Amino acid sequence: MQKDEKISGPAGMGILKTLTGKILASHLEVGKLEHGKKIGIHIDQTLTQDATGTVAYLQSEALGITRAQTELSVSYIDHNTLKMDNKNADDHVYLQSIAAKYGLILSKAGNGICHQVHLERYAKPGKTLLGSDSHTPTAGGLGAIAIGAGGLDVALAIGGTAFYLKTPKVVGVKLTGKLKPMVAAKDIILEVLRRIGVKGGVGKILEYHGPGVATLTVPERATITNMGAETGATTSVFPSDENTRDFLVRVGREKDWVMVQADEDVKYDEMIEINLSKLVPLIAKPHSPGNVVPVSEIEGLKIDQVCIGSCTNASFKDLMTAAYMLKGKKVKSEISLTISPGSMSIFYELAEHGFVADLIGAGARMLECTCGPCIGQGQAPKTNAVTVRTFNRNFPGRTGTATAQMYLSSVETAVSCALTGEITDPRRMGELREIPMPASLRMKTALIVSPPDKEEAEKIELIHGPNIKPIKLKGPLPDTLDGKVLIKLEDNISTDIIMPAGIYLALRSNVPEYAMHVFEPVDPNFYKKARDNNGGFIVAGENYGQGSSREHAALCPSSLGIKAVIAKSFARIHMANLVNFGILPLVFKDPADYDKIDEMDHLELAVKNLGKEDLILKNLTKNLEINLDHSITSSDIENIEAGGKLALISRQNKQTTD
Ligand code: MIC
Ligand code: SF4
Repeated sequence: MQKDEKISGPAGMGILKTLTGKILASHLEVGKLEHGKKIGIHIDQTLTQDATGTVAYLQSEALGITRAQTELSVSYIDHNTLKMDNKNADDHVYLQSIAAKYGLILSKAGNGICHQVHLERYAKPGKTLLGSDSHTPTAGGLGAIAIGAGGLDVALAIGGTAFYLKTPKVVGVKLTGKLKPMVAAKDIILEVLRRIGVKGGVGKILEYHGPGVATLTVPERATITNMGAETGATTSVFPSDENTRDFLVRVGREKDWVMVQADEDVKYDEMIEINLSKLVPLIAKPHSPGNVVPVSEIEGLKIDQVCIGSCTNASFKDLMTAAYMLKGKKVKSEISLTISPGSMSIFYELAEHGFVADLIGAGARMLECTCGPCIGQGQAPKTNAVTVRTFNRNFPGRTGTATAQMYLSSVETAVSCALTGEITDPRRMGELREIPMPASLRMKTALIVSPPDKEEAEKIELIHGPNIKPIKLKGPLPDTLDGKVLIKLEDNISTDIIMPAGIYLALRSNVPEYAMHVFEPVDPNFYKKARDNNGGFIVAGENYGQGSSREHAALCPSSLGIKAVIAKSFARIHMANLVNFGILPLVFKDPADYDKIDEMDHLELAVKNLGKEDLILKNLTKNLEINLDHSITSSDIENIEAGGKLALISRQNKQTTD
């Protein structure tokens, strides 16, 4: 696409006037852009990170993919960087060998958090990006349609297959006014979450527009699209405008700029309007990103720890804000303050401009440019600690300390809390003067490895360390599912509950071992129950599987023989992952029937004519029947009947070579 060329679809049809519709239309390979209908879109770029990447690439090996077919694919190492034994180091070596063989760019440990680095170096307005991480929508901050997915779907996209999704509704989020001092972009997304909650975005794309957009820089927009993931939205997107061009100039990529905008007479499926001038500092209380209140409401609560960083709030502006606020001051002696820069280039500029001195001079501990504390890799706080973090998720146990109380805030609020030792409205700290941005953010390349040419790549041997176990294929779906209810859960169960990260993150390449910890935070006996009963059913409330894209939350239960999850509703990525690993995602026709099932009830469900006959669940223990439904498509049914997508494609591939 040429610079200055506007992306436009055939005019006149609702969705095609949205910028979302324009980008989807220009990438459409299968289907029609009608709300709820399944479409297949071409993927220009992919990203993986190490914690989901090893399994994604093990699956691509099983699928026989040998070379990336995309415009650009990057493998990031940013989650599992603590090396307490050989496991993570072996994963990194495997990922490096895969990158070289497949023709992927490798971003080594320490280079930065995948979403921040991708925003700086590779994301382009008007392009599609698929990432094996739920915060991939970060790149929507510069006008890309960037979607998080399970590793298998990303592996397929690397191999050139379209990505399938149901055409989402497009919600227009109109921004007017301008943020007041000490109110930040983070407060905008916290306001969105306050209004629509953690499942308000399911089946939707949040498209930002209105005069307030021009008051926000790309990194600020990226904070908003990043944490839009917490609403359950498919993605969030901002137009590409002069601010986008300005950002791309600063990172040395002006050539990548194109204007991407909605038509002026666009009409959205739904509307949200936020007057930025009226926003106040907000904070999400434990244990949900949707539990948002004004900071002023909980002022004075004593805190123990502050962590600044993550893919939501570790931009140059974020950390300069911290430096400006901390310069010449001292963090309260009882508080631990850590700072993880989003990328090595940001860290470099902070150091060059003397800001690191301001940060460490005030008592901050500088950490690596990785996810770190955000995914429980270090900085687990003390028992019952109150921790204020600039991150995006505060699900129970995510800090690594089961009893910790995690609050999510802007950098401005977090620094204020670090200075006072209690929850503090940042507006009390005086006005922050305008923060000048450096003319350029120099892109340092020391930790980036480019792949060799194709001929060299063919000679490369993949290196599988002893902890890297191949993915086992599941057998076809039987005619009748029969088993016990192994666990009954409430609403909003996150993947952090299903498959805890923290100390177990190093087991990501070893499904049999990792599977021993399924549901451990809520039922340490789950693994034993699953083994003793030869698998069974999971019953849950609304929004089951919210949060991460980690396909282990489907893969590990599938390896334990879980046959179906019966819930009131599902989160998008997790539902796709269940289908991919041959677990039936079913919903109650009448949500009140949730009360008719108890743990260890014996259930039976005929699934021979899936999609053709009504689904009637027999509760043999209670001697009653329950009507179920599903919202899976005919190709999903084909996947499930085969024992999952990987099983289906692998068998199809085998048949063609036989
Ligand atoms: C997260 O923030 O929960 C993660 C860790 O980045 C996950 C991916 C994973 O579990 O590896 C995500 O957001 O998808
Ligand atoms: Fe990493 Fe946290 Fe962002 Fe997930 S949310 S990608 S763990 S920084």
